[in-house]
Amino acid sequence: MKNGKLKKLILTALVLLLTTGCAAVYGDGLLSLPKLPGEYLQLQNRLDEVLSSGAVYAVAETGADRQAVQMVDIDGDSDDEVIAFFRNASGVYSVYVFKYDGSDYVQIGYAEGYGTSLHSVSYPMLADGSMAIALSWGFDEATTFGMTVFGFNENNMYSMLDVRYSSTLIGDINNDLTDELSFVVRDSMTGRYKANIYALKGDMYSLVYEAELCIELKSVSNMRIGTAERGFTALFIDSSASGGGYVTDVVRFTGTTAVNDTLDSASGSGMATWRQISVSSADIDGDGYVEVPVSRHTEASAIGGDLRYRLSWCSFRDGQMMGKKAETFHDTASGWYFVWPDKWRDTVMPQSINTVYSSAVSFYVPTLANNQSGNGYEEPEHATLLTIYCFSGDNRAEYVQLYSNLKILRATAKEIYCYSIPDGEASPLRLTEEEVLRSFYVIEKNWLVEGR
Ligand SMILES: [Ca+2]
Ligand SMILES: [Ca+2]
Ligand SMILES: [Ca+2]
Repeated sequence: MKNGKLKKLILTALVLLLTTGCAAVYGDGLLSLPKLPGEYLQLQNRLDEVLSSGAVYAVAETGADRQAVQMVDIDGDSDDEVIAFFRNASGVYSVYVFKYDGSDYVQIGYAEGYGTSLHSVSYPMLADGSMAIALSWGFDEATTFGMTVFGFNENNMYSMLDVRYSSTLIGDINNDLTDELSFVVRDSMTGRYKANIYALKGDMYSLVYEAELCIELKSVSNMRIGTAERGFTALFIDSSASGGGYVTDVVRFTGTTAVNDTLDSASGSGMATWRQISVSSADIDGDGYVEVPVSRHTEASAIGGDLRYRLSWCSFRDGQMMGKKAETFHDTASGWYFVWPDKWRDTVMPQSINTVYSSAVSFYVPTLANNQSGNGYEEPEHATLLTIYCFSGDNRAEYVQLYSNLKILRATAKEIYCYSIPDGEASPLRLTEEEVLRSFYVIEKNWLVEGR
């Protein structure tokens, strides 16, 4: 282990201990330490000076970097600086940055914040391998945040950008190893949302792209940077829609402008991307391009079945659907999806079957009798091609045993997924076990809207 790594490990452990406010209680891992390293004591002195003014440690509400004391190589010299967050008696947030100069920790930055909470902390990459510090502030109104981005000069931290926003994503949109800052902001006059993208210009961030977002946007649920059709980088903004359901804005960067590919420019609508269920844009077929999930049927069809869970994964241009890459059946409640086999087309119908033991979906071919009854789905065993089961809860393993002929698809920390292929007449629509296994996926949870 390199010295630097060891130092970082020890310091991280000590800083953790320090910020939990129980310095007298030593964890097992620290008992073997003969004494506290001098470097740590020097850091503790700096932090104690701040604490003695009546300030307390502050932790961020959300994001990957929440700790009150964080160690990050801000200036890119391979040694971590110490970034410490506090809140004083009157509720004002402050950040101190200390750098080890070889003999002691010296303060190289200080700034005060605003807002009622420290919402998140992130570190945008700057041009030369150094980093800025982006502090996000919460307000009483939970849908608006403020962000101050700090850089460093010889004397102190300075503000590179200060904005209000609804949702943000920090990431590199042009592969120059410098992060751009993308914000979804609401116009307080019109109520419309737009995307504002800031890029580093000299030692400040400047607004470089603006794009109107769809009129249906109610609240952003996920933002990601991905590759859109024809290789352009784009911002994929998935949102809940004002009339219910979900929509996506795909803001594509051409190098000189930002174009919203999903927006109908005449009406401002993004309804071409609408789906009833909460599923985010993704590279569904693994070809490197991100697709947008769209409801294949805008309403539950008169012929029955759970068609709202059927999605087409598409690319867009000029507000029009351009190409379909894949179709899926998404059971978001049970956390799985199934790539819809091409040969099933619209011949096969999905039907949810929930019992006390499991939530299941059967894929079946409606028979003439079903259609004529007018009641939709009856006697599924006659034409069922496949049933996928989700068992959850503490007794899930026992519940699986209650069924015969089930095969395990996947077991996660909380669910067991199984399937059955009922015996039946030979049909070209039937799937092999290999096809079932290849088409089944557990939905990956993505909790972080804001990230590094
Ligand atoms: Ca450094
Ligand atoms: Ca960049
Ligand atoms: Ca793809």
